[in-house]
Amino acid sequence: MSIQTDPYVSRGSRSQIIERQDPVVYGNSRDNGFLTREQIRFYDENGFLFLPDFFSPNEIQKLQQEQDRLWMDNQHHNDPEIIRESQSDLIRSIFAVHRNDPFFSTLCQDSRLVSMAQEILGSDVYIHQSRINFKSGFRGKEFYWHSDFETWHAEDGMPRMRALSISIALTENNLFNGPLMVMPGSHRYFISCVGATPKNHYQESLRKQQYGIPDDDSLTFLARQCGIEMPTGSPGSLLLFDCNIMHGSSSNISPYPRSNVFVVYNSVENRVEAPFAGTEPRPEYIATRD
Ligand code: 6CS
Ligand code: FE
Repeated sequence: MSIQTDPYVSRGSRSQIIERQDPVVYGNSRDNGFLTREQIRFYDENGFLFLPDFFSPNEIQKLQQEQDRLWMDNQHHNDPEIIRESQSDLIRSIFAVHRNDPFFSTLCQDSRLVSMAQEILGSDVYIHQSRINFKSGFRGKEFYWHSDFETWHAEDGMPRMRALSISIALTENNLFNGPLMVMPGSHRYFISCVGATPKNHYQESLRKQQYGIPDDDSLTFLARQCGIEMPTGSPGSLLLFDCNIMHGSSSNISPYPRSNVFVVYNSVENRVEAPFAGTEPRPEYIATRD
């Protein structure tokens, strides 16, 4: 870490709303022509971009088969990459699919996805994290409101806001099955969260997050300022979202399962350092350091 002071201090004793110090779209040096100017402008302003029906019906069928295979194969595995629900043994997330699974590794490196990430981040990119989130019917639990960057900065040492996620819908994401909610424009505010990070926090947080979540007043402010939207759609849709957008999702009490692949692309100019919370770095399957 340099002697420069950290503009995004968090996990202390007080909540604070800080203006974003970094660009959202990093120039057009990498204009590969995958996104239109209008799409990039929308992303810049709102912090996300929804691309319905991005994959073809054949690709979608293959994606769903591979998802079922991973789910079945891992039912009884105890690898650390397999995160289970806090109230049942159901699989909640499988991390590092870009490293551990040949099919999903190819998907994460799909040149269309990589090109879009490069266009927005204005440089080469690498995969900081990947996972599939399975939100089972009836029993899949919520992901409370958070900014991914807040966690990646505090717990992984990601220096600046120069990363994005691409979420690929493997099932329909509808109004009933706990779809992602985003606050459009919230990526322009950094919310400092209260509370020192416990040791090995990830062992709890990936099941149910309790540190690195904003307080009620900050969330009320953001919702007033930005509103809330739910980009729902068919399997094969894509959602690109900025690392600092405020997002979350409710529990799924519907009978319809919901699952999405998430791939996090980070700029090669923004590689992780020592975690800013002063904690031990999280394992490689959650945050790439190699
Ligand atoms: O801790 C993390 O890195 C993960 N947790 C959440 C709730 N979202 C982003 C990220 O995958
Ligand atoms: Fe998240």
